[in-house]
Amino acid sequence: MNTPSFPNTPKPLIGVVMGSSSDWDTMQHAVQILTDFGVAHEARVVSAHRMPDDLFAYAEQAGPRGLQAIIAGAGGAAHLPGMLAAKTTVPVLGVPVASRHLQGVDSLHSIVQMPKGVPVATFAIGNAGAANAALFAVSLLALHDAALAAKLRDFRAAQTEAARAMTLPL
Ligand code: RP5
Repeated sequence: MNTPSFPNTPKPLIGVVMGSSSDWDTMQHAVQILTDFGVAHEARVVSAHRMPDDLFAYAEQAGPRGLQAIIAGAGGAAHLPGMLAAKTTVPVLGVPVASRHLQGVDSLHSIVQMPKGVPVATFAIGNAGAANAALFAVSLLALHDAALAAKLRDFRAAQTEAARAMTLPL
């Protein structure tokens, strides 16, 4: 078969991959954060068990293509983040997607329980995990990007103000 290639158009810094289009409802929350922060990114389906050759090619090309991190979401027996991490030293941020039968506890355990030596930074199950994975990626990039760091501080400050403005129905 042909080796899949992943053209840089435009050059993404963060790759967002997921095991199925059915993961999009969750993973769109990562993409939304990256869009809000103006971080160049791409999003695509790379299924570990249905597209293993594509998974290997994506991981092998991630570094040479300039990706700074890969956010990988999957559900069930969620091999995608771990197998990507096995094939690249680009940091992999894993998002457990809620599964139908076990509500994502299976996904969480599959992603978080990496054996020693090949880490996957694992986030919460579902939408919060997807958003936080993207915020974590932003914070990594912000270490070397003062403008992005300022945006991240503004984001945190807005959250603080929103929490201070909260009222209770007393
Ligand atoms: C995993 O299986 C995907 O990440 C998805 O969460 C789950 C179900 O996939 P579909 O059957 O909806 O394609 O590979």
